[in-house]
Amino acid sequence: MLTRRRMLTTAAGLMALPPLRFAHAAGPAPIDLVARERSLALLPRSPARTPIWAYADDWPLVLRLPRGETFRATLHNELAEHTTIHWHGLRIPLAMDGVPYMTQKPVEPGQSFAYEFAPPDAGTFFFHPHCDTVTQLGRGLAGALIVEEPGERGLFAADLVCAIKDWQINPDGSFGAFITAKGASHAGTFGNIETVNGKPVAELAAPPGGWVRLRVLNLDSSRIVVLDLAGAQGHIIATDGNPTDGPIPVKGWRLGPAMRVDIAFRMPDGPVVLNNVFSTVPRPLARITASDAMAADSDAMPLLSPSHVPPADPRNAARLTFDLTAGHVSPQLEAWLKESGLGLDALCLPGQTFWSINGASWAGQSHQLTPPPLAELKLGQTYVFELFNGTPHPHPIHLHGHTFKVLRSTKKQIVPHLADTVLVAPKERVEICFIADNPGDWMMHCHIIEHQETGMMGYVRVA
Ligand SMILES: [Cu+2]
Repeated sequence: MLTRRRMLTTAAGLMALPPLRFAHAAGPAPIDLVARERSLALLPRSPARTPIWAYADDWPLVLRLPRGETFRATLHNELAEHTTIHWHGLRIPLAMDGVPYMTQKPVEPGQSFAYEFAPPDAGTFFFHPHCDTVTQLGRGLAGALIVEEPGERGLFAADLVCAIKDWQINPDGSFGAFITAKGASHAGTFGNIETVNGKPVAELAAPPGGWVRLRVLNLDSSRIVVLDLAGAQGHIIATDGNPTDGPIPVKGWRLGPAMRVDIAFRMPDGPVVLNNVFSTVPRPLARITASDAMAADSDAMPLLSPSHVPPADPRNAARLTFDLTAGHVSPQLEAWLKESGLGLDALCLPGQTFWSINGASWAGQSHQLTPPPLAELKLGQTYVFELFNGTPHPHPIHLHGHTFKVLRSTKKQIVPHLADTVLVAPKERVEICFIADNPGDWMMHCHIIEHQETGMMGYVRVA
């Protein structure tokens, strides 16, 4: 069967549309996300199943939503510990950001919480918990969230998802340790079973002659992959969901935990393989074979609609520096926690602390209900954050509630691109720029979850 025909959406055509009225859009039918234990066969050549935690029976769960229309999802917590859902990369109001204690009460076992928001940007996103993340995400509690630009469905002959996630599994199928002192204090604890879409290699199909959109999501807590596409010429057309100004070559693109890229390529007759070339021997992540269907797409690569993220001009920016270093909970923070009658639990941090942002940045005030922010930002002001990595390990740094432009690095040539998570290499300084246009207290943290949970986390206040 011939695939659907493409609807061409020009930039000019979209600009002419009236602004979307989010509050009145009907939106898709409400959904239920039931967080509970389910079982998945993950061990190759073994009947043993693994007691994963998931929001639905499918793993990975892939939700597709229209941009700008109200989305409603009720989280039902059927786990034995509290949880929330953070919608990673979505520029939505603080109350929907899903950070327990900071933006909402934890959703206790047996309780529910209704999330409702209109996603302002189209692209490839995901969602996951934000407390005891090392266990909850480690057990698989996450889903891919595809936000579609109205009218863009069918722009590509095939729209495919590759969700990378490794697992630490014992030979009987049970889980191994999610956090280790060695992993947390180094590059993270790596899974012993590597999967894409829950399989050793994702097996996908696309019609020859058609343009393919391959959405690659790194849902792993620790692993960095370096991408290369074999069998077709691949172009990165979106970074963390956001359309790029022009195509970027795939070869050598580093995808840290929580990062995403959309890759476009024209499907040939033969197979196309997405490889991880982190080590010397390429390891296949996904294999796309030609389907029986044919597509007669034109030579011109489909163009994504332009980003809705307001452009930030670094010339007008206030500058702030954030040093990522090894460190401990500051004595002031410990004193504050003691005075408040709280333990480290209240920050969702386990007892051990190896990392910090700006060293003593949690310090200072001791009588507030929340610890002090890393920085106070003026609503509407443009900022350049200089992120410096003073540790021997790379850190993918994620800022909530905003999408930033990665401007430059002291270590390598960067094609400026939009992102919500940026990988900062050892000794590297990276500059990111954005308009602080979303009021609230927004988390900023490393997405190597063991680093996040052992200190490399803070927040900025936008007011
Ligand atoms: Cu880190």
